[in-house]
Formats: sequence, structure tokens, C-alpha cells
Amino acid sequence: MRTEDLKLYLVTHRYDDSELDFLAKITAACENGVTMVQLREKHLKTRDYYTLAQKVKYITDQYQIPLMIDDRVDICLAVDAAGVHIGDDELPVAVTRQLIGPDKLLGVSTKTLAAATAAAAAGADYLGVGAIFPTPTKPDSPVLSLEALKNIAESVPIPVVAIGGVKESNLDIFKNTGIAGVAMVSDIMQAPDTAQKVRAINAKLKEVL
Ligand code: TZP
Repeated sequence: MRTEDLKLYLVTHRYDDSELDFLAKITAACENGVTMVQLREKHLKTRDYYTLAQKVKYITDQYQIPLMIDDRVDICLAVDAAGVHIGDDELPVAVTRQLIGPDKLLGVSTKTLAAATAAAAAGADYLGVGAIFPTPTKPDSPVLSLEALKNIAESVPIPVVAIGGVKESNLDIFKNTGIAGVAMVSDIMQAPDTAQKVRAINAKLKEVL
């Protein structure tokens, strides 16, 4: 994979937005510098997830930004997304790799060095590591130390993205951690001005990564 695609990774969440506003936010984010998008839907029925994924793929394609699908191999294949992102509760990494084949991207959420090493060996292309801060977006996610993040990033042979409570205002802590990028949900999806927020994050990232 292109490691630079991980630099500013938008993970979506639809708050109280209409579908139109949700898609407009993703469009503004793509237009202003996110480098990868993950469609993350936990409660949609399969047909609705598929239909929404088609619409988001249409947007990301305009900007040649890879689209990842959270959890669902079938949706990833059905819309020909760039890949799928899985966590602990999904199919095992090696099984997911077998299902999607060698060409799709496979992202895996991990919290420990042992899990990170195993995921890399089983065919993951990149790792999402966190939570870095407590976050209302995923309140049950345990918080990792910055040392643990650094240790994973320096020890595994694939790129690492930091996730969980990451915001424009706390990016400085990632200096010299060895991560390839940051993944954000709320700081982008809840920003009053998506375009301005993404530009500001990117300006800050230039100093940090
Ligand atoms: N995985 C670990 S923390 C998290 C996910 C999906 C949520 C991140 O959301 P936010 O709003 O950027 O803290």
C-alpha cells in the first residue's frame, strides 16, 4: 500500500446529519486533504450499508482517495472498495485476507504488540492502534500509552495509524512516534466547517509527521 495514504485518515460517523449533509462533509473532507476514508457503520442493514457505500465510493473516486469499509468484506467486494478494516470481533485476519484476495487493502485494529505482530504476519497492510485518548466515539476502548504506540509502530513491519481521541489540538504528541498517520472521527465529522478543519489538521501534520 501507499503509506502516504494513511497520513490523514477520516473514519466516518453519521451524527444527526441528513444523508445529504453526511455526504457533503465527506466531499469537503476529500476536497481539502484527507488521504483515506473509512465508512464505519455499525447499525445499518446490509442493503442500506451497500447503498451508502456506493454513494461514498462515488465521492472518494472523484478524488482518487482509497475507500475502506469497516467490518464488512461483502460490502467491500460489492462496491469494489479499496479494502476492509476489521477489529477483534470480526473474522480472523488470515481468513479475511483469503476472502478479499491479495489486491485489496486490509486494515486491522490492534491494542497490543502481540496482536499487532500477529496481524502483520497474517496479512494486514496497516494497523489502527488506539485509543490514544478516551473518546466518546468508542467509550469502551481502553487507552494506550504513547510508549505502547511507539513500541508497536517501531516493531511491526507495516505502517501504523493512531486513533482514538486524536484531534487537531493534540497532534504534537505524535512527533517521533514513528506512526504513518492519524485517524479521526469526531474532530472532522463534528467540525462546524469541515473544509477549514481538514486544512488546519493538514497544516499541523506537516510539522508533526
Ligand atoms: N477505534 C479506536 S478509538 C475509535 C475507533 C474507531 C474512535 C475514534 O473516534 P474519535 O472521535 O476520533 O475519537
